[in-house]
Amino acid sequence: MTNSDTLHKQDPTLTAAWNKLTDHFQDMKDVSMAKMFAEDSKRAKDFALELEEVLFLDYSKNLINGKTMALLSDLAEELDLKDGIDKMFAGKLINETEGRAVLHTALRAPRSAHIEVYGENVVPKVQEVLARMKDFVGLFDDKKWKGYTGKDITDFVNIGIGGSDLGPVMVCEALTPFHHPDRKVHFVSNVDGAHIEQTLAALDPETTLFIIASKTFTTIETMTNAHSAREWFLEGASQNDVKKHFVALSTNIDAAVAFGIGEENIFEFWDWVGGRYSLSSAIGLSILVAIGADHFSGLLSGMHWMDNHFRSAPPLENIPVVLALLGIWYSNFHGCETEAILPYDQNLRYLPSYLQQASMESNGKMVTRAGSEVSYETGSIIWGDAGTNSQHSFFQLLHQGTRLIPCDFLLPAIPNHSLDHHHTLLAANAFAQCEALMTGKSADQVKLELAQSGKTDEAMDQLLPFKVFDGNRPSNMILLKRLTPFSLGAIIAMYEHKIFVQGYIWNIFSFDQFGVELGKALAKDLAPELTGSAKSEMHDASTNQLVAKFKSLKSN
Ligand code: G6Q
Repeated sequence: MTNSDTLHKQDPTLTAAWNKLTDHFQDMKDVSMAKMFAEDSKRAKDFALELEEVLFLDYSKNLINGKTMALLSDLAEELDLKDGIDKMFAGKLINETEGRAVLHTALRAPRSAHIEVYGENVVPKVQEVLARMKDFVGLFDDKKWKGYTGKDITDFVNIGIGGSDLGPVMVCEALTPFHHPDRKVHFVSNVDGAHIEQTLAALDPETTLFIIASKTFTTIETMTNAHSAREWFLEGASQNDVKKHFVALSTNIDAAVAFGIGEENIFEFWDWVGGRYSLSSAIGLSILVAIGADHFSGLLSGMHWMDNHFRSAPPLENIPVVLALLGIWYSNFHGCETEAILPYDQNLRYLPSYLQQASMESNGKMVTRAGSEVSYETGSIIWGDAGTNSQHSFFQLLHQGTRLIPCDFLLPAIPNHSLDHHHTLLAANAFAQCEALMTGKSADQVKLELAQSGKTDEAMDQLLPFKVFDGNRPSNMILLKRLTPFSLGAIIAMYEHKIFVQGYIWNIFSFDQFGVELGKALAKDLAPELTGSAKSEMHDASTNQLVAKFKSLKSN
């Protein structure tokens, strides 16, 4: 591997652009967005991007001006972001710590594409697995796949966790209106026995098929749930019937075969697909089952469409790049610690948790690509929930708390339901919240309102500080024409690429996750101690005490 195959290892804080941004921040830290709007009639237009009536981004309600965006774009150019993007799409081994390429984009590339990893064009094998997945689902469309007693399969249970769960869960929920009417998809992820027990309680083994989704086929939670599912199934069926009720999505074919799954029922993917970037691989089988082949193709097309945009658009016309640069502006210059994701669409309610993993597992790193500790903040804390429910829970802190929290609002213009008056209210709330975050409420406005409500001067003075909203709080509005498989695919790829750009600029490796290993290893040691078969006292005093207390509570 030569240096030209890897990502540059440049400290962003040593660039001229970063220094200029540091100075520029002094001019910008107290600016008023409302004033900037009043002074510039073109502001809303200048800070908006539209992609073919599918997706419209309004980022004008941010603490930025033209110079901010120009300097942020200079930062991307000085660090040669284009080179990083090209290397990712070209299949270079940019996941250096694991010696792997990062090629989720190849999973949705057209049949005609040619993308090499280790000297081999991977597109034909991607297409082959995709065709097998579609054929598999076709068997249910045509009612040709029967359970061990000859009945049709009606329920599919995806057993997986993390990247083998969160993406499919989010997409299946988001695309509920597109679901096949005869198929119900369930998800079991947690090793907490309640998850599988409660899921299976409502199911019939004769009509249930399990999809064991695990890249490694060794993850303890997934394997424990898979074994419990098989035991439940074998209460009435025989070992030979397992093949009709269990399929696997994995890179570890041998382990899936050893579990009893027929080789023809294993859908493969590859080490260059990261878990949290795998929903467009075989890991998306549960999605395909839920929405059918045509809609699954729509999802992949939307992702590919966004991949092309990301690959070709100049920085300030490039939606993922703009979102990433805004995040860096808030994180590294304004000192913001978190970002809120606020979908105004009930079916998108799992988007925040999906993005939480995608972003925090990717960019929660404190070591640079050169192996030294970073001297600046990296990955933001991602959180959020669907509107309007969230307005009645945490929005208070967004409006009047002490912290500055940049927000992404997402809203489809056309709903996937027939209650248009509900949708009008939903949209009005989304726009109103963005507006309120920016404009706030001045002391004069509050005084006027209090006077009109007949308050005395004394009561007004007392209430005034509590009722003033400073405003000037930033947000992006991502407006979709409609939430469809295609536009959802575009949104997912948009955020995937935002995460890539941020990790690239922060000079960290976004595609490994060593931080999750330690706890996993400790849990392996601890499990036998909890059942009494191994001696505790091996840990710190607090852990030893908790193990002892847990055992005594359980035995009493
Ligand atoms: C994602 C992570 C992680 C992974 C799960 C499940 O990027 O690597 O969330 O997806 O730990 O792993 P398996 O698919 O191997 O079971």
